[in-house]
Amino acid sequence: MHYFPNVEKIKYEGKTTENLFAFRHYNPEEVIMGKTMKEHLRFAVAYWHTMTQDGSDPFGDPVNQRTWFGETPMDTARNRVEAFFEILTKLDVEYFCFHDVDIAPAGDSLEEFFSNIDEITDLIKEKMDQTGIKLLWNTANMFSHPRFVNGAASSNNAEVFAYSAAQVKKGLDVSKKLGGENYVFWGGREGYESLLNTNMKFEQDNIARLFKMAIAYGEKIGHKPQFLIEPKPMEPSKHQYDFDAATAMAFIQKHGLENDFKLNLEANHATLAGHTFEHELNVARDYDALGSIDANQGDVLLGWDTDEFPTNIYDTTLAMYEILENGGIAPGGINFDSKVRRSSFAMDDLLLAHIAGMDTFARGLKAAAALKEDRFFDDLKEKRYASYTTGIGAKIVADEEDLESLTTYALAHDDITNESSHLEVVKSRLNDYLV
Ligand code: XLS
Ligand code: NI
Ligand code: NI
Repeated sequence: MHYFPNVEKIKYEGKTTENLFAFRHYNPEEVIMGKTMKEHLRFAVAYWHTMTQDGSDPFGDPVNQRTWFGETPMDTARNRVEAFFEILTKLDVEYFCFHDVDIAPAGDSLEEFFSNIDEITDLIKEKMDQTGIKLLWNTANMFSHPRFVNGAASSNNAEVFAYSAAQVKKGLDVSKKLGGENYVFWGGREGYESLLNTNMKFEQDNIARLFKMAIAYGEKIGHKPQFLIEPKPMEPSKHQYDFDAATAMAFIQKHGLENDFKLNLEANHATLAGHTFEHELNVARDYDALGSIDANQGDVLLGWDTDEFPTNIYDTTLAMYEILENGGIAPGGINFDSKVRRSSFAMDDLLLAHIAGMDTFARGLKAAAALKEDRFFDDLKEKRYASYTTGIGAKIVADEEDLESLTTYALAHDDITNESSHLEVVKSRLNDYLV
């Protein structure tokens, strides 16, 4: 434990504390609606943003000050494991997530990459056994390397499909080794640059083929993580097939994958798709497919995936409300797919940013629980749809009516009145729960 020598394990100290390295709202053992905050929130730290992201942007060089660089890429990879588990332990976070390329250097061949992964995951496993920290999910990065220029499973090049399959197999072997609870597919390059040269159906059928191979292999090795698709509309591809929750559900159902696949929904991907995060969660919930979430937020003034740490309590409240309505998020969790801003380049910012995100979700949880206990939305919606509880409405939802019977009814009742929604009052009262 030497990467953050001046920081102790972060504790809950309440709103009035002056200590930056303390939770002001996240109190892991506090019970809310019958479960501890820790059980509700199931936080996870993302390896890529925390350990490998260097602060560079299209206009600027790396800026992050990090003390884990060693003499060789493998030394650095080993140091990162040490530092990562120090971060998890100090933050009191129980879960983590990674891509294969985050944890181990690619080396000069696929064989070397796999053997690097074996060595590093041995180390990770040791740390997991010592600390009790668990793997929420892992995934294969099938979008960064030039070989994926035209996609992975959706590539026009069958060699790339085969290579991707090998990465997924390794990912599942690692998932079994580390007891991964979920396994994620995010199709960064699974889409197209131009429809002019693209066979959409062929490409999507191939993605489904790879997913079915993954299900079959999981069954074969006796390890069945919850498979998750992470929708995102664009970036890096111009158009990505898993555009949003509804599109991903259509794909899942078309290919008969609903018994093995759910969704991993990310806040910033929702806004990129032109939706609120709660919309995406609500869609998934309606399909019983809300698997896990990638917590972050976009910038309303920027149109891309900025992956900022979530600090907006309005959004976390509505997200936590969906999670409560879902009966919880397990076996998924709340993974901080979030990165520190370029100007937050110090090592300590890695801890401070997570504390900010955890506190914001804790506040969201408390507000959402209060909204639920007060039946704030329940009463509102009950009243709004009351016309379906008696009379003709009750008969419609009991499927007792048809076009002819309703025509007879409408002819006799064509003097219709509607009630105002008073939506401004609703929004103003909702504010009472946020502060
Ligand atoms: C990128 C995605 C990615 C996935 C995992 O936008 O959010 O980080 O979560 O591949
Ligand atoms: Ni993500
Ligand atoms: Ni993202």
